[in-house]
Amino acid sequence: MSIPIASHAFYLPSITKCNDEDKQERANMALVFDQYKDRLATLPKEKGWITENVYMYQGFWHQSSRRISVETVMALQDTFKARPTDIYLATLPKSGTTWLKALVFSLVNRNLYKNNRLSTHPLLVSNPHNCLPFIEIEVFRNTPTYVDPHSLRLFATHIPYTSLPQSILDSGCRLVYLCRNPKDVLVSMFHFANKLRDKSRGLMTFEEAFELFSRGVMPTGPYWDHVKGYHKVSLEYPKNVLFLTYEDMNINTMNNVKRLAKFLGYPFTEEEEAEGAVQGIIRLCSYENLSEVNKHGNLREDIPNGAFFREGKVGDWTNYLTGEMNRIIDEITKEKFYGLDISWCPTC
Ligand code: PAP
Repeated sequence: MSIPIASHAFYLPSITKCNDEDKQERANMALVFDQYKDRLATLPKEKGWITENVYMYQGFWHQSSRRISVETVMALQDTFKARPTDIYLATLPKSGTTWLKALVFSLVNRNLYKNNRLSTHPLLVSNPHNCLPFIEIEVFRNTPTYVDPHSLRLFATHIPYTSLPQSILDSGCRLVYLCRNPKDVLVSMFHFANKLRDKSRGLMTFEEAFELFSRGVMPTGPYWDHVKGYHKVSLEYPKNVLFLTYEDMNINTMNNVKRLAKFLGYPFTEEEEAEGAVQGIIRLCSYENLSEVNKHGNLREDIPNGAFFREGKVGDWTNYLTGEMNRIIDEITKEKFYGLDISWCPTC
């Protein structure tokens, strides 16, 4: 699938790829994995969710030999150059990345798709992951996603705050962090992993997923450390880092979308509000709309578009966690988040 980019290349990433570029990307991946294989061999490892193992690097667990992996983090730390005008979206996997990507992409580009041009909107034909790239994947591209040196660059990442490339930390750019309650992240990750796991490994049981999650073992986990890292910096630099929760986005969608637009430097005008522009973007990025658009096809050869859309609800964990599991997660969260103002909603 591709998105129409021809007439508005200023803001839209050049994400259409031909087979040759795909081949080149694969060759580049092999080079990066080879470059860091000696460092990988020294890292502590644990059982993985999707891949066979995850590796501990700078206090966090990462997959290896994948697009989003420990080798990519190392390569980015060695080479990535941020710009002060960049905007980064950071999340732990399964915290609402796809939704946030869709919202930010459509907020920033809304003037390109006004009125009757809405039918050409990329989000009506393509996965949000195609519209707003992960920096982790940028490492492998021969042609950077944003070719225009003056364009505003939108990137997402799962990298923990303390492992971000130094140039991002130094750049003074803006960053949005989306956090989701740990129990729904666990359930969402459990389903995602079972969809993507190598068939030869068999399916993971929920007990297995719970055991790994509660010990902090999941890609870019521990959950609590990932959240705490970004929460801390959002308090220190509120003008640069906006901390949102999936639950609050669900409950107060309108306010949060307006807040997000303002933070990004694209506030809604009174006229836009009167015309229903906020509601339009909320509808476009809704679970109902995006899951329908992404019913078929693959994001990449091994990942169906549909894998990013399951329930899209708050509190689905109540269908999975036993009373004891619930108690354990609450206890860990209470201890890890002691003294911090991080909360979801009474029933989350
Ligand atoms: P990623 O980090 O691998 O990109 P991410 O998008 O964070 O995944 O997580 C997917 C979750 O977001 C799914 O949650 P669930 O398993 O509990 O259902 C998915 O359904 C949900 N999701 C995807 N799109 C939306 C959306 N537009 N609105 C709300 N939730 C969404």
